[in-house]
Amino acid sequence: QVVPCSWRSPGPYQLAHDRLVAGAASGLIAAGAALGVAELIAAFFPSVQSPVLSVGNVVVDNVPSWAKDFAIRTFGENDKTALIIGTTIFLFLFAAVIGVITTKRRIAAPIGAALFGLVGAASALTRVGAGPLAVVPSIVGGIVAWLVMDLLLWPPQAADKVSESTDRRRFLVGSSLVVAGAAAAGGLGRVLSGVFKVSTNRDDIALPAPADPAVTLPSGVDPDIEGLTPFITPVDKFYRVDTALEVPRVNGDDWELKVQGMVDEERSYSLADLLDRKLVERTITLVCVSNQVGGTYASTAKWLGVPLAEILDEAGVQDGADQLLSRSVDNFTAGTPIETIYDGRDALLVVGMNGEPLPIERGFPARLIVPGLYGFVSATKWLAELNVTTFADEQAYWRKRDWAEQAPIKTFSRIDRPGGLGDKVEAGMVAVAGVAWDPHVGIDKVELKIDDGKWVQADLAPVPSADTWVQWSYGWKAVPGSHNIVVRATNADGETQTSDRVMPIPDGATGWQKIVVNVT
Ligand SMILES: Nc1nc2c(c(=O)[nH]1)N[C@H]1C(S)=C(S)[C@@H](COP(=O)(O)O)O[C@H]1N2
Ligand SMILES: [Mo]
Repeated sequence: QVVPCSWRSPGPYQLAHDRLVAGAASGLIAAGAALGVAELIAAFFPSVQSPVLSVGNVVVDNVPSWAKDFAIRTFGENDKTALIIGTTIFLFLFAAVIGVITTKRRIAAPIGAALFGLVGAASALTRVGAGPLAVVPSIVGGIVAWLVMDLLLWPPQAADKVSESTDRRRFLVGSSLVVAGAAAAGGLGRVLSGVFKVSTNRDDIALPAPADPAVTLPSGVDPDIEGLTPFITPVDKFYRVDTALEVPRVNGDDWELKVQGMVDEERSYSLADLLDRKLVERTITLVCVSNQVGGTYASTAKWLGVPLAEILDEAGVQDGADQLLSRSVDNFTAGTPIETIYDGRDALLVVGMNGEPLPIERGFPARLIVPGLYGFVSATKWLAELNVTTFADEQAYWRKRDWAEQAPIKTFSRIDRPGGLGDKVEAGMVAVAGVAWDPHVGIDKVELKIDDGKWVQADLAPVPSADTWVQWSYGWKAVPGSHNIVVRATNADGETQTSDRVMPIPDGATGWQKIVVNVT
């Protein structure tokens, strides 16, 4: 008789429904097994990535042009998890389809598995420093996927040969074993990768005191206003934007920074070389070009490092060079105008942040910070090379993806409080407050326009230098009702932030932020 939902009864996949369930389930199980095994193998080789990670990385580096604006924003902060989950779901769907086809055509399993293996292997090979071993996790994963599907689905036995229950038991036992094995392999892989992957020696590093310390913050910085952004951003609150799906873990003992290209003499520096030098500390605000109007992709820290001009001078920059193309260990590049390294601003080769060795997510052991330039043209983390070259000869990572070549930070102001519609504001004196920036130029004035009123000037807290943002505040006598507040800043050159709304791509968003506040 035919029992709905039963496994192959009375003949092989008597019901189309049986075939779908059995095929899809086997495909999913096979994909899980492949990933678990690949993860386990990848754990043994420091430079080898699991297939999902390497495919995800290829996606990051190759998103189509129309998605670029989305991409720089998206790959910015937390959405790496989304990308990895997306890649995994895609893989599982693909495996389910292959499983269903395999119930009819045995050959589908090896073909599908080979495709999986090839895409994974090809992706792994494109990663920096990938040796031939990089293909091993994907290929073994592919073979495992094929064997699991074949084992679970072939031969499709007919009910007159094997009883329904035996057949079903075979499937359930087989698939449970595979699932358990895959989970164990994957879990073990995760644990082992912590053991085998390069460990950083960040914890052993003792930062020297700066020979030239940062200016003490003037009193009046950080006025006592709830909800106002703190002047110095703690490391764990500092915005994070990079293309790295897996944070590069560099060991400072083996690390070497190469200075090369259009120089009189190539140089190389170890971390110890840098820590032995006279270090300067500066408070500088870093901003991401993908920051939107009202956005929070800007933060301020105390950076400890070596003036970049000193390093370039030791190699000797040749005539005609106009670009410093810095490259990270994971092949991100930024193109910084050499002019901005020599015009007297504090362009730094950074080894410390807020009094600690550079945190791993911030580019341990060394990164660049150049006041006044967006991060994508200046702030390379996990630095590996400084290439002296020209803009005509070489294009940096985001330049190749339609972003600008020259990208000074634009004048910008943001309202931190009130927080807009969701915020409960009671009538009376209300502190309106926020931050404004034009790093390296400085902010002279922040103004607010409330409803149809005239522009009124906000109070500015003091700043240690023109390289940081400024905290502003305004005492507003709020009356009940719905109100609009618009903010704009004027920089130290007397230029007022433009009201023209443009998107971040190619060289930074502009426009005034406007919030709506409901006062009760
Ligand atoms: N290696 C590497 N460095 C990088 C990036 C990257 O993707 N990879 N992104 C840059 C960008 S776009 C910005 S805005 C800053 C952000 O630095 P943070 O994450 O410390 O805030 O890092 C820059 N340095
Ligand atoms: Mo950025």
